[in-house]
Amino acid sequence: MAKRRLTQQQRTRIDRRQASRGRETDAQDPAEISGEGLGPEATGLVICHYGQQLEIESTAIDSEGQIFRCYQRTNLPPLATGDRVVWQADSDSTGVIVALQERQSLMSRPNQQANLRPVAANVTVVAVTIAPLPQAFANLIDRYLVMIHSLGLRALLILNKTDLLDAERDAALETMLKNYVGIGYPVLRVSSRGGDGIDTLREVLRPETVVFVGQSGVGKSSLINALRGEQNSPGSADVGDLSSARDKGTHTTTAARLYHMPGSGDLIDSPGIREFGLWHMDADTVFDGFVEFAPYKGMCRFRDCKHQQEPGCALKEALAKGEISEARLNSYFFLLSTLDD
Ligand SMILES: Nc1nc2c(ncn2[C@@H]2O[C@H](COP(=O)(O)OP(=O)(O)O)[C@@H](O)[C@H]2O)c(=O)[nH]1
Ligand SMILES: [Mg+2]
Ligand SMILES: [Zn+2]
Repeated sequence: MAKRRLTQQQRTRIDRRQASRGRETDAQDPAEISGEGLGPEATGLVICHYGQQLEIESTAIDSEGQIFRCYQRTNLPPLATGDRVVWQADSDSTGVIVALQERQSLMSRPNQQANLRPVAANVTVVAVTIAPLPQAFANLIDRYLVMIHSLGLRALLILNKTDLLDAERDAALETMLKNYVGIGYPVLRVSSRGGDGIDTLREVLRPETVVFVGQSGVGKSSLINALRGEQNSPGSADVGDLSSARDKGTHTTTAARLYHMPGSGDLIDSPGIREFGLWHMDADTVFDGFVEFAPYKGMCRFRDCKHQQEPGCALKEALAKGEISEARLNSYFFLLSTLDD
């Protein structure tokens, strides 16, 4: 733990040093900058990452809101959508990122080589999006909730496509949502098609930087468009057809992209984030991610209790008393079984 904190401190210090180095160079020797053909240093926001290039939105006073295609200096770590950076223009529309500013949070996901790649930075809320169709799986929701808790972020459950709700077919879904409300997770019901609940959701998300996660086809991109009041415009998020090939798992992963809501609030759409695994976590972190289990932590008779058939198991007793749900306990066992040893 102490080791991890030190690493974080070191990283912060390095980030600061990189940020201030850009500033010093600019302030002390403008000739050197113009010698390289670069403009003055400016701040910016990473909107999207395309292979080698990043799309940066300037947050500097004299070019605020303008988009620049930038390369990043090779001494910088991999950057993510939502990162705040220092950059310098080298033409009207391109530039170079010279520093990464301190991150408030970072979501990563494993790539093909099982290395963690940063996906979204400075997120405050993760919107776990579900729908009546495609069917919601508690296991997937719980996996997101564990990840969100481990990152110290806030979770919001969004049930989209309320226009498709069918009392009979969706009884299990309603029970599941009640369970999450009981644990303390906020649940909002919306329809990006009909518009129900969209105004409320927009106000809830106003002060936040939100990343939308959830199965392909639940309507994340549609929601982002509805929240921004954008439909089928060049700047709107791509909405897929449920029956198209990309929803059968054959689609190519598209990069995470940040959208502004008019006024305030930033929304990040990321088709890739649904593939999050927890394999890199330890069992303790997974336990902590089941927030309603907290009162029973360390309360079993045996210190190495696996919560199976052991006598004096606090979790099993909580289950018998109805204090925790069987679905969540099973989900916990399932997630444990997916971890690397
Ligand atoms: N009936 C209904 N369909 C929706 C709603 N929101 C999105 N859809 C449809 O669901 C499909 C998938 O939407 P999309 O936004 O691409 O989902 P994503 O993969 O999560 O980004 C599209 O055909 C949308 O038109 C909704 O509120 N109601
Ligand atoms: Mg989408
Ligand atoms: Zn136990």
